[in-house]
Amino acid sequence: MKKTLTALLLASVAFAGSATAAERVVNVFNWSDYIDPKTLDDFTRETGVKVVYDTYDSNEILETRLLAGSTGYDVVVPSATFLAREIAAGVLQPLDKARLPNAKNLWPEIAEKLLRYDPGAQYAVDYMWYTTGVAYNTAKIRERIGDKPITSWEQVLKPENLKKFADCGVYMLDSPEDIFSITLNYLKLNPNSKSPEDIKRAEEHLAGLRRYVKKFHSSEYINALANGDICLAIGWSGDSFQARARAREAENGVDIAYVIPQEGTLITLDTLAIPKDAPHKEEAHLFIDYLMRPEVAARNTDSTRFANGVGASRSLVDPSIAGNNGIYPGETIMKRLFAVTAPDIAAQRPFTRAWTRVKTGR
Ligand code: N2P
Repeated sequence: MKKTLTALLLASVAFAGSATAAERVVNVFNWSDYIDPKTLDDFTRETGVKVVYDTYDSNEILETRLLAGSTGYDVVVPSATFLAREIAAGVLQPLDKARLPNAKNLWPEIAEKLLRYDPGAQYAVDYMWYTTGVAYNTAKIRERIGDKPITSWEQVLKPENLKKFADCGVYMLDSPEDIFSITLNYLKLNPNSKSPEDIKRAEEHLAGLRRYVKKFHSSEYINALANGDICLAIGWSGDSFQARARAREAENGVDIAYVIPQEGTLITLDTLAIPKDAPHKEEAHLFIDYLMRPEVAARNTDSTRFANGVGASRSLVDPSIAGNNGIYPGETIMKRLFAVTAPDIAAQRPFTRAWTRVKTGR
């Protein structure tokens, strides 16, 4: 009897021990190449909260998981484009502002842009923001079009122009909200249009480009550009500059440029949010608050080359990044940027089908 009791006691101590350890966890689902890895270790060292970290590279992947429920994730990073419909679907929970004292560091202009998607700023705060533009291998592009640098979508989105780069490898984001909106804008249609006729025109235009695109992918282009495997990508600003940095680090002679074309382009805000059924709410708030510390945000920007949403961090960012117009565009460029909103979830299907046809021809 005594023996059993001791065993029971020991077992319950062991159980309590592991339960306590399990409580101090935050499950984070973030975009790939979107944080300085040191941030996670530093957070754990300071708070005792272990970070279980998982990555994705498309809003569609994240949203499918959120809609299915019970993701187990505590912090997710949806683009604002998708935020309104995810809030409407009830898959996110309001943030507890009292637990986010560092929200005072947020950048007012960026926070204001977010209100369009999250009225009242209840569900999300900005993590990073960026443009969709053209990343290219300067030498390989020069070989094909001479010294004239790429400045316009015309040089990339016109079939006979894109054709010139097909032999050295072209990637495009596998992101319909990006590629449709820039194509609509190029066709002088409303980039946020949901009209079936406009989408059809964009789809037809893209069908004429498909044969010159080696791959539609939203994360592999960083290394593909850096290694010299491809010469051009329609991609995101920070990723493009990461490609440039990786090539420089490898000293492989590859030089990558990133341009925001003169016709303007898409600006997107990525946000930090907490799923409705997050198992570790308190730790989720701790983690989000940590990311809003100016020095932490600055380091994440230095590492990822994406502009962050913490205005108070800007003076701490590496001056070559804070002063880079491709990362922190000045006012003139800002005026040419447009933002879009994904359709309601119920109206999504024709867009998904159109995108599948763009990619596969079927
Ligand atoms: C990070 C990509 C983040 C921008 N690699 C797209 N949301």
